[in-house]
Amino acid sequence: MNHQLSSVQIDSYSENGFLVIDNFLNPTELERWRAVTDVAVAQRLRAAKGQDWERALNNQADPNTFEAKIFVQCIKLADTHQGMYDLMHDPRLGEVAGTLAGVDGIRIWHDQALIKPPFGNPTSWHLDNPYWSFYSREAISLWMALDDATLGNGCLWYVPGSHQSARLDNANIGRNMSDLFDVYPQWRSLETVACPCPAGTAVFHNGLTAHGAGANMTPRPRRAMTCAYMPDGSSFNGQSNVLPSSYVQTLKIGDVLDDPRLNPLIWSRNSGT
Ligand SMILES: O=C(O)CCC(=O)C(=O)O
Ligand SMILES: [Fe+2]
Repeated sequence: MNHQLSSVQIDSYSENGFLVIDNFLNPTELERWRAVTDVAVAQRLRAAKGQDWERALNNQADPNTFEAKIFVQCIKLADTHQGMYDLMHDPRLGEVAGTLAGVDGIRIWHDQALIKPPFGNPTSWHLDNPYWSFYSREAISLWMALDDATLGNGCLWYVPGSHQSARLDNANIGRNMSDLFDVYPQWRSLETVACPCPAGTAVFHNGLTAHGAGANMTPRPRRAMTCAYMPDGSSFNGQSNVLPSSYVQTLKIGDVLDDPRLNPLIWSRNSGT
């Protein structure tokens, strides 16, 4: 794993709000990530049958909607697959995320497989952090390409620097690519950047960086395994998102989210773990 960062990479992330790291996984690691993700997703989709909440999470309730054809979305696979748990708890991932974000500790918010199906719809422009149960200008996500991501199959696109002026206002990942630019008209004049990348590339982005992905015009799926990270010390903002309702009932706005099972600390600057 190519997890050593240069100061040029750290500065680039801080300025642009995203960073592409080539050859992040070596070929053996990439094979492992692919195999684990494929099995964990297959198990989840079978398990989802008959469970309404999970079907909703996976957008499978009505597989014919526009939204269902943006991507197959499987959240928190580390909860149901040991191999995924092991991949996601790798402190080196936390170290990269924490170093780029410039924070002292990194907790997992949630992992998520995002598989854009053959001929899948585009992912419209959006921000990530406003969806979550904590607000942080330092939240960061990893998007690991498990297939070559191309302009033709739905690679990521960013508005560089948008994390610096983003507020918590957001647009839904829906039909209109441009809704986010109605919320942030000042971004309409900025140049966007596409991030086509070979499989095994890691793309990190700030939770407030505007991003989206194109349609998948190919007959093959575009697989990505992602993980959203929460800076240690972040607090509850009143939104449930992926937190279990039994836990939400115990929380007040402002409580620190530090449950080691739900939001494990995978790296801290002082201990190095
Ligand atoms: O994979 C995609 O199409 C979108 C990815 C995304 O929005 C994310 O990782 O936050
Ligand atoms: Fe996103």
